[in-house]
Amino acid sequence: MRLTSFHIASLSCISIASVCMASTVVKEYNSGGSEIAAHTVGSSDTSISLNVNTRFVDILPADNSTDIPRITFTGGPSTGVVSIYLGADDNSTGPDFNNSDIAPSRRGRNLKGIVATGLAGTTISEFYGGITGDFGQTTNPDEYYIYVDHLVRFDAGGAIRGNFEADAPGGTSSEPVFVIEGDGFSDLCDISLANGTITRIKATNDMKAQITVANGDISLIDAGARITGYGPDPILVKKGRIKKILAAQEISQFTAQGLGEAMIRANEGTDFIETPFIDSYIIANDTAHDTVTDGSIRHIKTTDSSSGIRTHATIVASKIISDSTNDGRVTVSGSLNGELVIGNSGLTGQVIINAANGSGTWSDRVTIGSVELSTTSNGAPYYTVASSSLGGGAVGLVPYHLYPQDMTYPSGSTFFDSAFNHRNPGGSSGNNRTITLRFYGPVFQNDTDPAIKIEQDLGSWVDVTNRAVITFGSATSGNPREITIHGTDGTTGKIPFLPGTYRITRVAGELKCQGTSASPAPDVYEFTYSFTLDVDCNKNNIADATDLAQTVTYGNQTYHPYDMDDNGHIDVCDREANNTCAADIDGNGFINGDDYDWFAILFEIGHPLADITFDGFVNGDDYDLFSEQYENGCP
Ligand SMILES: [Ca+2]
Ligand SMILES: [Ca+2]
Ligand SMILES: [Ca+2]
Ligand SMILES: [Ca+2]
Repeated sequence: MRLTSFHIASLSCISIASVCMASTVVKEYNSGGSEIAAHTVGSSDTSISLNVNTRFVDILPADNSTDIPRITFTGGPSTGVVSIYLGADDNSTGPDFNNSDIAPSRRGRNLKGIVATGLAGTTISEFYGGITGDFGQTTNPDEYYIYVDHLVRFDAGGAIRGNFEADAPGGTSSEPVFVIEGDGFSDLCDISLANGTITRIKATNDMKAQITVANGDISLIDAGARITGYGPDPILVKKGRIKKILAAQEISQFTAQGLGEAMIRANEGTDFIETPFIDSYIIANDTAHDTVTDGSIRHIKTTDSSSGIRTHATIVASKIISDSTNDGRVTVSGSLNGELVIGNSGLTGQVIINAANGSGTWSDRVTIGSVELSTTSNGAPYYTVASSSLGGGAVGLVPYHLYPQDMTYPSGSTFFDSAFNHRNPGGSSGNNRTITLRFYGPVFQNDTDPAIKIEQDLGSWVDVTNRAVITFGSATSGNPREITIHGTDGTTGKIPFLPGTYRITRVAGELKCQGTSASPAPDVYEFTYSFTLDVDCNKNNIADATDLAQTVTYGNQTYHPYDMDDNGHIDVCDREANNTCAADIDGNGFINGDDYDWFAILFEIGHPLADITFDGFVNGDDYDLFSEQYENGCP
């Protein structure tokens, strides 16, 4: 069969002699794959009325110098599907159509068009194939089009300038496929899909096509060079998401026309964009076409170390969200010279500027709802708005600084030693205190060496880092921008922090910025965080001086309930120091008549310090415990 086709083509070539017009053979097959008709098509546009039994059509150009005219199909069966193939005749005894995402065997040079939207009755056309040359020319571009009901895949070795219109992807219902691949997509090319998802549009070079998806998503747009085009809507997803956009050189908009108009718009957001730099509009929450229920951006990464987001770029999203699957962040390799516009409280993820750790700067605005972060508003890059007002995320210029407004306890805070050492009853909740250092970007510990240094002021600064419990947050546990620090009650083998003045600083080479492309990762910017621990030896979260000053009256006498023996020490702390028991009220190590008298007074007035069973009540149980220890000594 193949030999025959080749033979016919060769004959027609020979017959015309000097002007070789190789022909294309169109074969019709029935549902059993048997050939039932064949047509030879020359260089003129042709209409073919299909047989009523035709289920498959092969369009077989003679060779790779054969140009294919526009072929319009009509007729055919009144219902069902007709599957149309264009390419090499790989199966010489039956149809070559394929309905999955595998590369077709390209054959023929340039294609003018395929039209199969007017078959008989309710019959649906589906199309799969490939050519070695161009689809569409620069002159009279609107004469070139592929109009089919379902498009599976079309590949061109050359440029794609013609238009595509399809109602739905091809493939199977469980695996729909809509793929177009070519060398470069001209701005003369319009691609329109009414329903369903575009699997992939892939250009070896530039991608300038206008792509419109009315009711579905785009899974991938992949350009070997630039994604660029004229406004207003080169890429428009009216009711869905764009899952991935890759451009090896740039995403930009021709400035001569359409500047200020959207370049890429998807009303339900964009998951993943990666390119050296962006100089165009990307709108992830396009309310112009449908209600936006998501509108988020999960990942944008620019890789050009000097550039990043350029002056004509505006990126608009409801949210920039944390999403470990997509590395949930916007990473600007160089400068932010364009604008990020995020919905109210929509910054839940991270924006990183100067990720290459070069000379990138934060020059334009990041707007989150009504909050503008810029050099002229709120003091960017070291802005003064807490992350809780932005959505929980942050914008960090590498190297990240400490983010003072984002910490529960600002530098200079005072805590009780009991609280910082987590000694208060009730464990880590209650009145215990943990210092949370937060930065404008995610941080990590370089290796097992301490990444921060904690020093106590003892005339000179003494390193007490090893007394602390230091925890780094991560994307999966806690906040990756944060380090938490607290002391212990001494039971873990660590020495508790003593009352005094402390400072926390960065250890050079150990505390690093995460999420950059620099190698090695840059250090976090130097900082000093100071804090003071006040003495609270009895762990009641009240300054001991206040405890000592408290008085109670019994009879005509005044007592200090926390210091019944008036030795200037809180009794319960003496008791701990002397390792004695509850009945030793003054904690001097002996149980004697003084203890009896003081317990009686505290018990009579119902003072909480008489609650030596620590059950929250002063009652007979306390009296019984005291009596037992008073008579028998400490257990
Ligand atoms: Ca106290
Ligand atoms: Ca005392
Ligand atoms: Ca005593
Ligand atoms: Ca009690």
